[in-house]
Amino acid sequence: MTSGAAGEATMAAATKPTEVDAVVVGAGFSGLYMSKKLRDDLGMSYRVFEAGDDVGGTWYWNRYPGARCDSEAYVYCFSFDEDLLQEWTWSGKYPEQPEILKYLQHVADRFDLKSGIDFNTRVTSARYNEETDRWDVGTDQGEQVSAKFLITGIGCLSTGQVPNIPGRDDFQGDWYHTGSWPHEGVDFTGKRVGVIGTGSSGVQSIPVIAEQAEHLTVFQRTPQFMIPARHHTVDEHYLDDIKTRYDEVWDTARHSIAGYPYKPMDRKALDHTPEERREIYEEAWAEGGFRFSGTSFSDIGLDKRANDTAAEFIRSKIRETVEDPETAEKLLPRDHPFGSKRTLIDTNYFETYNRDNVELVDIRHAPIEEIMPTGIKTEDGEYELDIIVFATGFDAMTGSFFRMNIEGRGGEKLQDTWADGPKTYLGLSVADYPNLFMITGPGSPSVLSNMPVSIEQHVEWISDLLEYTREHDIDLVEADPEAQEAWGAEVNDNADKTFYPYADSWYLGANIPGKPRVFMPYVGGVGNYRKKCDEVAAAGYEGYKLEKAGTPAAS
Ligand code: NA7
Repeated sequence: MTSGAAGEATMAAATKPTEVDAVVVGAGFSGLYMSKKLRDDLGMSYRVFEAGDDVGGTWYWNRYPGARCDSEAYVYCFSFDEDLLQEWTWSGKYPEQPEILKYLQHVADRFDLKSGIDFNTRVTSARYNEETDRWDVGTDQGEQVSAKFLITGIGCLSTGQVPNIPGRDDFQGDWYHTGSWPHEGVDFTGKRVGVIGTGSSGVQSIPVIAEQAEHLTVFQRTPQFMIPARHHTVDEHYLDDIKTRYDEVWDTARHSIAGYPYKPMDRKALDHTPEERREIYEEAWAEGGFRFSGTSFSDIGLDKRANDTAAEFIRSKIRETVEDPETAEKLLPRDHPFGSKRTLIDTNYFETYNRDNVELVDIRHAPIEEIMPTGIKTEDGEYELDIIVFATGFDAMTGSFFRMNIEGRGGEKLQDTWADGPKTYLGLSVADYPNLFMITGPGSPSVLSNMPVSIEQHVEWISDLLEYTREHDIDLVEADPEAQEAWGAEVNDNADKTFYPYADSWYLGANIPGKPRVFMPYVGGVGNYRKKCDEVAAAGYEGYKLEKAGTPAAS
């Protein structure tokens, strides 16, 4: 951030109230909709703090080449306003980062939300004050704001992870992390580039970088399962048709497993002959994207033998695509079930390894030893590089909470409360942290779902609860420890029925050295989750202690 920007932030802040009903952190999908609700439906005073100099959240920061959403565009947006839905037209099947950013800027302008946001301002502390029963929120601009409610819309993947490889800081070339990419872009022309990491960010950026760079070396720790995106320009008639049946589309998405309007196929892989299976997989492969799992077989995620058939089909596609058998062999995912790490959606990823200027280095078997001033040294070779791209992911789901230094009752730090992994009630609240609400927090479907669908559900549920507190003269909303414990068990039980625990993934915190291995999102489906949240609300917010400030618990 420039000092100019900091100055602007401070000046804007000076005219705003320091005592408000709610502080919202973040101005991505979550913060935008939450602030609209607070202003338009609840008539509450609020401040929104956003570290970037514009709206967009994830889509503000992740500007790496090829950055694109894996959800189909027509459902990767807000559904709360019919006119907004009808007037916006997406250009392709999957929206690219600049287009999503443009959409969110449009939303902010259309509903006049920007004036309520303090940009270039990061929340650096949030302490629950037991004397005032309010949150004392501090920012990196030196401001202190007191709020009754603290609502986080900080995303699940916003604290980048740059591994502390020996020699990293002595590298003489340039290095970048995909999650905080320079706004002016990076020119790879004539450069020897190394990309570390083959998750979504690596897999999207590698084919684009390969086209520009003189030479590209990909350092791969875990080979991944991928489905081709089949990105194409969406035919106008298709989108026009969707627009006539948006009610049905959203209704299906909201009650589905993952927040998409796809009707699951009720057929089992193991009930079919290998030839029939192959034909069905081919059809699903031709369609591409996340539909592959939904439209092929219903037992892939539940029965290992069924899962093996999908895994072997995908491996056969990799072998067919990659010309050099040795490279193809290195790219075959074998150490985890299909779908147990985030399924990746690619465009020309495996084809990229047929280029003369691209080399794959397997760092699972010959790990990186150090970053030299001139490149990367692994156990069995040295690679001279001008640029290193860290596509090494994020301290997912909890990292951004810890960065805010949140303290609950008794001055307890959230880091300590969550030392053995995040504990939440419904992924929305934490016992001993009254009036704190987390939009898509750990313990909710969040990253296992189409995010806008989950975000809207959370924002609307929180808004209803705030309205309820007003109607019932309630000041404090706090998760009951027993309800929280029960919800934690529910989250774990659901995860244990799946293959997720069988892979080292960021869902489990396995990508961060020392992070407790706990499966963080709720895997029971957005439809079931919504039902549970609605039941909690209908029962007078069961599982919460609701109190008038300074009085004993009312229910
Ligand atoms: P991911 O999915 O966490 O991928 C990170 C990649 O970086 C993955 O291939 C990791 O290998 C690799 N990695 C991480 N740390 C290291 C170290 N220390 N050394 C070598 N390789 C490493 O992050 P993305 O940004 O690609 O995607 C994040 C999410 O954004 C994505 O899932 C979507 O939801 C959108 P590993 O697999 O851990 O062996």
